[in-house]
Amino acid sequence: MKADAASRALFVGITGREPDGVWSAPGRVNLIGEHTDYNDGFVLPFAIDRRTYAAAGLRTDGRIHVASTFAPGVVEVGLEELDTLFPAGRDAVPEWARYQLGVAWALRRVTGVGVGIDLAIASDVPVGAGLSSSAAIEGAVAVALDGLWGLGLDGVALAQAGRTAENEAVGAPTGIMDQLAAMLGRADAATFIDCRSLETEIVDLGFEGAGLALLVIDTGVKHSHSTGGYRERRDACERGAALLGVSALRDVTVGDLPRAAELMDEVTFRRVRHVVTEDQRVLDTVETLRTEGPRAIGPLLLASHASMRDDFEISVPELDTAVEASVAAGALGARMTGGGFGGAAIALVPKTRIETVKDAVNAGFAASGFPQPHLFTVTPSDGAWQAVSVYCMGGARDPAS
Ligand code: GAF
Repeated sequence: MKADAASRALFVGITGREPDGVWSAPGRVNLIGEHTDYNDGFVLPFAIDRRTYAAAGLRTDGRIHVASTFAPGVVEVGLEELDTLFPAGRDAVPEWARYQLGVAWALRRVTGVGVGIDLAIASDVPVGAGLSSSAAIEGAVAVALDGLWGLGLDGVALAQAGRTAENEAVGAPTGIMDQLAAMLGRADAATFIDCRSLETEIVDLGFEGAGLALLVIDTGVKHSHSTGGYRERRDACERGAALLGVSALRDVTVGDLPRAAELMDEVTFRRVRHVVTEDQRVLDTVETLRTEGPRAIGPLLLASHASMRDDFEISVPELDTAVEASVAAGALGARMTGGGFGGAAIALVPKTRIETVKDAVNAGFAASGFPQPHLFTVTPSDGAWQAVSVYCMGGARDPAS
């Protein structure tokens, strides 16, 4: 069953009635700009054609009931209890429910509005693949609550509520890239985001016209940003910024790196160098897309991967194999995408070479003794929008209208 129908069926199963509507938000691929968002820097993600759906309907008793196809059961709380659960009491909430309840808590905190609601989630965004399945849940719930609570918030405000949920209800110290990408993406384009001002610009990708496809290589290596490496990298960036006397690494340029090398230990310096050079690569990628088109960005993707592998040290052997094998077989560029320590790599591939590249990646994994990766192409797609008609009012409606 497709995820939109699955969310609706789950809703009917737990409530015995039709939802007031079904809302959705996509996963994302980050084309370039990794670990720059929480350094106030630049990112260039795009929303993908894999989405999470939230079937939702109002209740009259001031309670919120959430369910998900990810786990059995329904979690039920009173809206006023949310403030006791988040952030301090989140351990009392099953992890899968923290995303949904966390967004309700964040929106209620900001707007003061809150009405009882039933929410049922289903998704076709692969979990743990570095494609931001969590921001897709947060985005779908945010647009559902915005609609049913009549909040009238814009995409940036809804993304900020998603990030609050991720940081404080789930406990992952992430930046805002994934939530903004899920909210503001456009078909055939990437969203260029200045993570300090939160200004965004749509940048045409033109993959189709250039005869290119974007291949995702999901290594199957699971990661979590709530623990360990992600937080350590964030701490190193903050340490580096403090030693350089700036509020965030966004304020450091490539020309400042020799001075940085003198001020800090070697590991902290390499973390700083990744972020500073990655910010520049994002700017260069935007410029290259505009002036030369997508076929010319391959070297920037490869340089980004090398920087994450060598300086930021967030790659794993499976991701390196994915990048090396795909480029050797004809990809124009490739890199790991997302927070790292597992998840997926992306490869920009001429359509005529897709099967050759897939075969080469599979062969590379087999030769290294890794389990076979999951390979699929994605299309740059629209961000969160009301996906399916309001069922109880009957009839299909153009989702984009
Ligand atoms: C994860 C985080 F959620 C993002 O905020 C970002 O930091 C990314 O890792 C790394 O670029 O997806």
